[in-house]
Amino acid sequence: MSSSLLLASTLLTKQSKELNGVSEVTARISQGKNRSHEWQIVWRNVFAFIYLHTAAVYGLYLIFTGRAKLYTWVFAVVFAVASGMGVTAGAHRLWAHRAYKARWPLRVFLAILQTMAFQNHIYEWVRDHRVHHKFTETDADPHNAKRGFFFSHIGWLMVRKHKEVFEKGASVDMSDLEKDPIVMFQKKTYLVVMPLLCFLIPAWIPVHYWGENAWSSWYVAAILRYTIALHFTWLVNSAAHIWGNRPYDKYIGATDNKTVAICAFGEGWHNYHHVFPWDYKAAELGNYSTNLSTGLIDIAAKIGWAYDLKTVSADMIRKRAARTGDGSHPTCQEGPKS
Ligand code: ST9
Ligand code: ZN
Ligand code: ZN
Repeated sequence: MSSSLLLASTLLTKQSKELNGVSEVTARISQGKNRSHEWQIVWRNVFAFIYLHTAAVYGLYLIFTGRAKLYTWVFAVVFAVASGMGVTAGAHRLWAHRAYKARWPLRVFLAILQTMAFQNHIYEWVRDHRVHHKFTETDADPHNAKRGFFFSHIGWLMVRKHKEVFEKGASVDMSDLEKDPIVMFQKKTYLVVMPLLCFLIPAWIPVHYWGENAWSSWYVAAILRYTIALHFTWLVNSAAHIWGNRPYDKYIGATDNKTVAICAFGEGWHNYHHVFPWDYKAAELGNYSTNLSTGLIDIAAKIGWAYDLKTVSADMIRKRAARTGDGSHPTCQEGPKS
């Protein structure tokens, strides 16, 4: 993981150098169109990411030299998983895709977990994600994978958005979220609650409960945990739009990528997800080990907090795989039925 963090920092430095003096630089982007786009670097974010990655590497050092307590990094892992669920089961499958319905206690729970993840408030996260699905891999896609791995992974958060994101993004309906008081309350209070839930409380817990020193707690439980969770999430936008199979539709960029699925709790079955975005499992096959988020939604359904779980019939999936898949779907490998 340290090498990937270093890689990100190196790429970031390289990209920053390339983009220096941006006002003169125009880049030709996506889909071979002749449209040019002016890069406008947001230096606040560049410096924040430099700090984050440098501090995360230091957090790794504290772990590997035994300076941080075992409990602290076990806590960091649990916290990362919980916050990830707020993104996958909450912002993504519930609020962005309405793949199932949730009663208010589950919505409150997921909104808290999503705030712990600091990936922007639910409303903004969902708006960017709906725009990503509607205009995938075009200039209007906020993290257009046609602009390369670095841009779709982290680069898009360090520059102003392409004007098509604003223009075409305005056509995306957000009225359902505007009617959800939990989402709107989170939006209103985000700048106060997010720093508490994402950084201050996770840094305080190890100090208070098992006597960790504040220094280690900050770098391991707050910064390192947050940075790794961000990278695991970003892999869905980058790696799962580049590497992997396309069992359901070979004509789109999104891929099925098992490594990403494990890291992102089931969100790496991204070829399936782009073809059938309303499926609450965001996948056809696999089990909870490659789709932890589905496990959480299934438990919530058992206790009645989640309901109207949407799926896709096996027949519909098989037909689609046969029509547009790349031949890697299991049903394409079977011989003719006798
Ligand atoms: C982060 C998000 O990391 C990650 C999302 C990943 C999604 C992955 C999906 C896959 C599934 C999930 C997997 C989860 C796995 C979890 C595993 C965990 C272990 N449509 O944005 P602004 C308009 S965040 C329509 O400021 P700029 C709108 O009017 C990381 N309109 O644009 C808006 O005003 P308002 C932490 C849009 O100035 C106005 O434009 N956060 C849209 O170009 C200005 O919007 C950060 O790093 C749209 N889509 O700035 C901060 N977008 O909002 C990042 C905008 O008032 N953000 N408008 O309505 C920023 O600093 C800025 O957004 C910027 C662009 C510099 C990137
Ligand atoms: Zn995608
Ligand atoms: Zn989606």
